[in-house]
Amino acid sequence: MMTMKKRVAILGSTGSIGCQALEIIERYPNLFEAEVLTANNNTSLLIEQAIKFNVNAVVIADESKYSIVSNALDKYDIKVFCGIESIESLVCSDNIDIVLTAMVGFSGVKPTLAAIKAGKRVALANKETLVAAGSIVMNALKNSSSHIIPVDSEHSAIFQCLQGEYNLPEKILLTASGGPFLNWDKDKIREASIEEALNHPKWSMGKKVTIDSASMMNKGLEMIEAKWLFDVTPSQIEMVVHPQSIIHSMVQFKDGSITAQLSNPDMRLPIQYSFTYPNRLDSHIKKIDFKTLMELNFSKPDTDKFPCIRIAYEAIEMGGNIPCAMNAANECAVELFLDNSITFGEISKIIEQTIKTIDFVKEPSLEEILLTDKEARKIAYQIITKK
Ligand code: MN3
Repeated sequence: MMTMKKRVAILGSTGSIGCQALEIIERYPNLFEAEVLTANNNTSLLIEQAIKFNVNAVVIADESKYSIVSNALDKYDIKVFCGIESIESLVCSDNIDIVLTAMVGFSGVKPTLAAIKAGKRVALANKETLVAAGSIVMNALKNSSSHIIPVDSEHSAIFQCLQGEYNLPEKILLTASGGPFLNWDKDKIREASIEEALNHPKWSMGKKVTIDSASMMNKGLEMIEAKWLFDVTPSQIEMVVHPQSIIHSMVQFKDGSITAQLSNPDMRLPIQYSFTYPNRLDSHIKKIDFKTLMELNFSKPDTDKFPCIRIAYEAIEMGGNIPCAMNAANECAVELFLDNSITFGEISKIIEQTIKTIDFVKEPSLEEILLTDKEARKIAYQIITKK
């Protein structure tokens, strides 16, 4: 068992994943310690968490909010920093063992790369990093003692299915709950309201990933995430709609055997596993009772109703900087939808048009990825204003 306390940096501590990670640290104070917390702009919760967990340092990414946090933590022995660069340098410090990347979106790329270069365990909850910069991240891993433990429930499931396995997977069966619009018709989905899109039937998550789940772009992002994490081709990844979210994904081998990971849907399980791996600890989540489990259903995703799935397969097929552009356009489109500036149906249209417009780069460097992200956002906003 683990003897030394593992010191954790939680990037995005005020979000849904970050808060649940702190619950785990609170439950196992002899095993884990919150060392660094970072937040984008939620100052009040960051301050509260910093004091409660008596952390070493916090970072508020929004520099205009630095004084609010530093004043509030003035009488405590807690260092306060601001800006993205501070996150990058803090994750590299010697007193960090695990870096949980639970921030939203493309902002995860640089801190994740910094943590990899510093040889940390990366508990990866930020899928956008692999979507935008997959080849760069995987190359950085090859030259480092760092390792990634996936936190996304599907990827944690696949990772768990592959433990102790000597054979390569023939196919990955990536499960999808189908989101709130699974049984809606196409025209109704296009006009869906913000409230309807945020009403996820199975998972309680942050706004960005909840909207991605409604459009099923989340599954597209996860397909690309799986491609990089498990070194498979997109054609080896099959999406399976499974509304109960009990099976969190499966792996098929060439003899036809399929292994699966099951549990009640609760993100605290994959978060905890990413901390304790290769060990398992009591998780206090409700365990499955097969005597009362009613039924498990499966179906094929409808790419006509959910064009984002098709767009994601096309983007990874094109490769280069296109998945990065797709991700950037999606982040913009989700923001605009949540801002009431576009309809739900326009999300996929903006993404598709952005991909068509962006200059193609076959083997992008990190600089070219950063540039593509900027450029794609510009294009996406131009599409809206021209409308
Ligand atoms: Mn997921």
